[in-house]
Amino acid sequence: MAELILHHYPESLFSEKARAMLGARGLPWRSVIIPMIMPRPDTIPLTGGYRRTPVMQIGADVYCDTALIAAVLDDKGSGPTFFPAASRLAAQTLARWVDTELFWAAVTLRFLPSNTGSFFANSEAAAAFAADRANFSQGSTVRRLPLEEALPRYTVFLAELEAQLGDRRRYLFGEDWTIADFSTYHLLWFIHAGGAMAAVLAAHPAASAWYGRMKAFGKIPGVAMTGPEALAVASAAEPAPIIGGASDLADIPVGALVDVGPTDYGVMPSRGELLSCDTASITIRRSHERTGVVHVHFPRHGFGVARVHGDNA
Ligand SMILES: N[C@@H](CCC(=O)N[C@@H](CS)C(=O)NCC(=O)O)C(=O)O
Repeated sequence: MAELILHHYPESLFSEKARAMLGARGLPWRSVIIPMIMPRPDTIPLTGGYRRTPVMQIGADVYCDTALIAAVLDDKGSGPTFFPAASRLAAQTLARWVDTELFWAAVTLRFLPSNTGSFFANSEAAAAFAADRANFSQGSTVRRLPLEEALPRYTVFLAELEAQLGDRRRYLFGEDWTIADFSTYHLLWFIHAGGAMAAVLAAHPAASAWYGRMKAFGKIPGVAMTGPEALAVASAAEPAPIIGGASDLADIPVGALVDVGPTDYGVMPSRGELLSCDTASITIRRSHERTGVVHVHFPRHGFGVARVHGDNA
C-alpha cells in the first residue's frame, strides 16, 4: 500500500481526529506539517484550491475532509469498523452534528481569552491568525456562536455524554468505537487543550475516562515528511483508477470542468474535470506542474459542485 500522508498542523482539531483514527487502526503514516495560516505553497498544488485542514494523500490521490478520510481508512489497518451496521446511521449523524454544530461551540470556547493558552506564540501571530481566518470566512454561511449559546451547547452535550457512558461501556455505542467517538473526541480535545475548562470535564468521570482512552490514539506520531517530498510522491504516482465513474448531478456530466468546495465555511473550491459524483464522494481530476495528474476526492455531504463556464474556465 502506498504511504498515508497527512497534511496537518499540531493545533488543528480536525487533524487530531485524523491522527486519532490513524492511531486507533494501528496505521503507519507520514506527517507533513503545514503552516497554520496561508500561504501553503506545498499544499494548494495538491488540492487545487481547497484549503481546509487536514488533507490526506495516498500517492496521487488526495482526500479532503475527515468524513471522507474516515471512509478511506476504514478498510485499512486493524480493529473495529468506524461504521458498524447496527449503529451506522446514528453514529454518522452524531458525528456530523458534532463536526458542524458542536464545532462552533468549541471554537467560541477555545478562543476565550482565558482558554487560549499557548495557541499563539505572540501577539503578532495572533493578529496574523485573525486576518487569515477573516479571509477564510469569506462566503461563509454559518453564524459564530456567542458564549451564552456556546457554553450550554457544550455542557448539555457533556451531561448527555456522561449519561451515555454511565453504564461503563467503553465507547459511545458499546464495546467498540464508531466514527462518533472520533468526532466527539477531537472537539473535547480542542476545548480542553487550553486548560481553563479542565474542571468542567473532571466533573464528568465516565466522560473523562473515555476521553483518556481516545486521547491515547492521537499520541501515535507519524514519520516526518516535507511538503516538497509529498509533492514528489504525487508526481511519481498514478491516481487510482475510477471504476464506473458517473455523475448523479442532473445538469453536470462526467468530463465537465467544475469547482468543488464546502458549502458552509472555508468555501474556497478546487477546480478540475468531474470524474464521478455519487452519494459516497465527488472526485475531480486536475494537474499541476509539481504534482502531475492527481485525483482530488471530497465527501458529497456538505460540498457543492458548480460547472465552470466559458470565460471563467
Ligand atoms: N469538515 C472538515 C473541517 C475541517 C476544518 O474546519 N479544519 C480547520 C482546522 S481544524 C480549518 O480548515 N481551518 C482553516 C485552515 O486550516 O486553513 C473536516 O472534517 O476535515
